[in-house]
Amino acid sequence: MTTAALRTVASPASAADERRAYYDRIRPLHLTPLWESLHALVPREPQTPCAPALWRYDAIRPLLMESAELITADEAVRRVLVLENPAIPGRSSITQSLYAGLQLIMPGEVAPSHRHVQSALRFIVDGTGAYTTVGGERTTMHPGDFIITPSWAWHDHGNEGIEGVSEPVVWLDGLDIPMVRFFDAGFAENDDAKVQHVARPEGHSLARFGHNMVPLRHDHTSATSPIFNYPYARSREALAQLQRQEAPDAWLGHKLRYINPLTGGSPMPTIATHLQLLPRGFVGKTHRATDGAVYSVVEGRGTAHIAGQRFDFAPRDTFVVPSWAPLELVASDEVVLFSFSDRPVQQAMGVLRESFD
Ligand code: GTQ
Repeated sequence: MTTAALRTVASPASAADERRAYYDRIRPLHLTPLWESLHALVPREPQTPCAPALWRYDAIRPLLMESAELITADEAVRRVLVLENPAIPGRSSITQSLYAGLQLIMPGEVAPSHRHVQSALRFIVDGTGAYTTVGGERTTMHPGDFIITPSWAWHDHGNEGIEGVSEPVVWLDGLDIPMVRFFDAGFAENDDAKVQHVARPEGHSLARFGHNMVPLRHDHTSATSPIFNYPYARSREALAQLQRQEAPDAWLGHKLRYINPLTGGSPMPTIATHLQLLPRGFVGKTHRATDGAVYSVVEGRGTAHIAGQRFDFAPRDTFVVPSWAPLELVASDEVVLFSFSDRPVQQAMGVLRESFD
């Protein structure tokens, strides 16, 4: 009898034993049978290990302030509490592709100049009077400002206060750390100087690129927007006018995406950013997308229903909506939300999917 004929008469139990024995024999050669994992490798739809979650700022702020007693910004280099997705602890990730953290800088402190391949966004959550210097230009932080540190740009942060105000400043850091780790493409270095030499006046980038006009001759070639501070006052005004002039989208309310004025694409090559207004009493329809997103609540109270779980949010809270999780947004007050995701990368790969029920 041939081996094939023998197998057809073998009992299911012995067939399983035979397979296991075979897997044991191929393992030392670093081989593994695809047919055992195909369903997980190529799922019918996204099967994220990430959970929806919300971080209440009221609970975190005292702990952040306590961290300032433990370590200086200088010693820490970056004094940040990382927001870890509760379902994937130990990976410093809020989604599979994104990192988020709350960074604190006290009056008089400096977070020393360094640069790295990872791109960063700063969304200012609490306090005024800190600054960041990016590639020789300084910008003052105000709550709601969306600030970018492009890949490989020198950056230092400080808090010198402004107009007599001297207070702790906290911002939400959003970085593509997990993506860069995935590609094993990370480089970093410290600057010789703790604080960068400021080479251009404050507001220079915004004057050149931030008024729906760009200089005829410029040498900006980077994949990141030439604007590195998108001030809240302006974005908020756009939403206020839209709210007066048109009905909200049934799913998103009034939602605008930030753009790179040179391309119309996202301001950062790896991260898309949005600002969204939900009118008071808004009850959004359910939608989902393959780009898991991180939300920072700027104004108002409301509720996010994420994959069947209810999260009541208040200003300065952060919440995460995992990939393909159904999301429904409800506004008790007039609500403003900032959000970011890995959308540009999924678009470049041609894999972004969205559904609006
Ligand atoms: O400000 O440069 O939250 O390098 C994580 C890594 C912030 C920063 C983070 C960083 C920074």
